[in-house]
Amino acid sequence: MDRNLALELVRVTETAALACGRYMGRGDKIAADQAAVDGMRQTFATIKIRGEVVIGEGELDEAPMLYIGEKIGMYNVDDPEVDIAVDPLEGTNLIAKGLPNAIAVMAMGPKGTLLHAPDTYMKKIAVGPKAKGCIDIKDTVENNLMRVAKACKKNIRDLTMIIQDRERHEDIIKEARRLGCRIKLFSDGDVSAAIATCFEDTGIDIFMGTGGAPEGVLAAAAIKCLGGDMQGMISPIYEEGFARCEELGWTEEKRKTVLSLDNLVSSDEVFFAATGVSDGEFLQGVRYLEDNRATTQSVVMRGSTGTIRFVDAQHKLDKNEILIDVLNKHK
Ligand code: VTB
Repeated sequence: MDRNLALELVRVTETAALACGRYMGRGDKIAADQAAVDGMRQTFATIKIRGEVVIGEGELDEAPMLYIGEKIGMYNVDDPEVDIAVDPLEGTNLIAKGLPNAIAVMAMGPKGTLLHAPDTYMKKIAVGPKAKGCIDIKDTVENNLMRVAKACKKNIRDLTMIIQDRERHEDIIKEARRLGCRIKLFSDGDVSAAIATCFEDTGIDIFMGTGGAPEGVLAAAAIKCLGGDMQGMISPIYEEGFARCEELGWTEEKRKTVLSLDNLVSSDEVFFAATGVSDGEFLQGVRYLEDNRATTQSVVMRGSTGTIRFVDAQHKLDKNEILIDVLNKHK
């Protein structure tokens, strides 16, 4: 795949972030999400790919844009055929309340290489490059923490675990606390939390917990590019999730399978892009400036070469056609 696509893709997440950033703290998560979807969808139409959304806003009857199965991109005959995973606004609650860590995010891989995760929950564990090979989702919290601590040349009490603040994680949190592990609880947005393990500056060593399955594939794409490690297991919580799994062939037997990083994202030729909407663990959020300008910070990665680029951009909101259109619709 053309390496320049990485830089093209960052435009997709930048546009989504610029479109929805205006909704920060305004209490309307649906409008914020719609703005991000509009921005992302319009930019995709300018990218030289033959893409199919495998992780998106839902089924066709739930989402008019970026629905699962939607064909996106310029669709010229010689454009590469690719799977696309998107979450135009990961953390709609976060942006509605003006909280940190909301991002616009997407991943892309050759056709058939991104897991078509059902829209339910996934049990997940993730670590950065130093602890690659040390995680086992079926093992105890204690054994995982011991191995990760050893790999990071630390004691367990010097490790930091990031975990979503949910009742379902009570046992993991209790056990981590008993062992003296430091814990960072977050309210929403587990894509950025899982990826944070791969950036040493964040001080986060391990991510554990159950969150969205589609979000698991997005995080896996970045973690693969960054050389970290992750495992997942499809784990519905509510009745509708179990029914959905049966419908899609994720039988009880199949759900016992541990999904490795390679099962989640099977090709090294994967691309990942994210732009901060609110300030976060590793990305600054959108700033709107005088003179119709705005700034964004993004990260874009390519698995096959392991190149990670942080892109600081300044945009002229009244000069870019897509932005003019999207921002006009969402005031
Ligand atoms: C998860 C997580 C997401 O929402 O899907 C979570 O992966 C939903 O969990 O990052 P609950 O049903 O317990 O709220 C996010 O946090 C945000 O979309």
